[in-house]
Amino acid sequence: MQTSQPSMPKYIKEDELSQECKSLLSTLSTESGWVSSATTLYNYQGFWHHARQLQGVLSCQKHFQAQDTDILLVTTPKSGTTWLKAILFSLLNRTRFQPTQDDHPLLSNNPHTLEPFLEPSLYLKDENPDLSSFASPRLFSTHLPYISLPKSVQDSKCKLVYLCRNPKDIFISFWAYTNKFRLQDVGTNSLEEVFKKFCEGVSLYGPFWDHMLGYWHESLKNPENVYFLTYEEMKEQPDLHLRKLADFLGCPFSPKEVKENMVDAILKICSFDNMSNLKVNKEGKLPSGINNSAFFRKGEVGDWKNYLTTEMVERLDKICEEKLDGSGLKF
Ligand code: PAP
Repeated sequence: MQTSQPSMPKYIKEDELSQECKSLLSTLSTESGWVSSATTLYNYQGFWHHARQLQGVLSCQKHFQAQDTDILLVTTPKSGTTWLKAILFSLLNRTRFQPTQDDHPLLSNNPHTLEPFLEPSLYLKDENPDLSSFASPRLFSTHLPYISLPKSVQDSKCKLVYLCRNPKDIFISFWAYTNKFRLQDVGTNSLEEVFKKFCEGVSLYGPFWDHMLGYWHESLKNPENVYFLTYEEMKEQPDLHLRKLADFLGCPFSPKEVKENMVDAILKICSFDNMSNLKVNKEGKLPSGINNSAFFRKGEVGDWKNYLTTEMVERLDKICEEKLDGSGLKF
């Protein structure tokens, strides 16, 4: 018996699709989904999407009007989006909300609420959402590949912060995450089965290599507007990268702020230990129904070592070598 899908995130459910989206779907190549074989992934502009999420992509491409002052956090899923959302929010609002203050918004709100996604949230809920309440500089996030960004983003001077991560850790983080949303009748995703798809480029917003290369090349061409960062770099030198981000976004730390340990205070409030232990992140839910706790697992570099076989590691390393060859990008 097919169970209903009560715990599935809304973006995975295939209901309430517009006629435009339905017509498009019928023309796209498909693969069975990650979360369950009962869901389907569709290839649009070279990248894989769930049907409903694709509707958000279409609406966003059609209606989102970028402003030159906008800041967009772009990530490959499971690369540390939640962390960077918290960091960018604290950084840009540090005068309004001191990171040490007891009622800082991050202490009672999940970062995904403070800095909403475009296509899997704002433009999924509403075809053309009213964004007038967002104060300038507006801060949004997206998983869209460069080729699929709304034209207004590509034509504007808005700043893109791009975050990705070692694909082996992306894969494990993704696998663990999607297992939370499996239909009750099919158990957990087989690691081997999902790994095979990941290596073939079939994963949400995959192929991961094309996603990364799109922004990597853009960051080399246009460093004033695209900042390319990895989870590993941020973990290793958070202080350095937070300062660089502040410079890139045109809000460098003043000598007074440096003296008063503003950089450390931001890193502390956004740390995995602090955020994962907050009541809101342990018990709260997003409007989509996803538990906030789903975004906090281990927060470590190299957890893949606990899951992948030597053969899997060799296969993924080889794929990275081949696909990223000559680009200058390495993991
Ligand atoms: P999303 O793409 O669905 O928004 P995203 O936030 O990018 O997810 O990725 C979640 C990963 O970031 C998890 O990694 P893990 O599965 O390897 O543990 C999560 O633990 C990690 N993460 C979340 N918050 C932080 C943080 N404050 N510091 C470091 N890592 C974090």
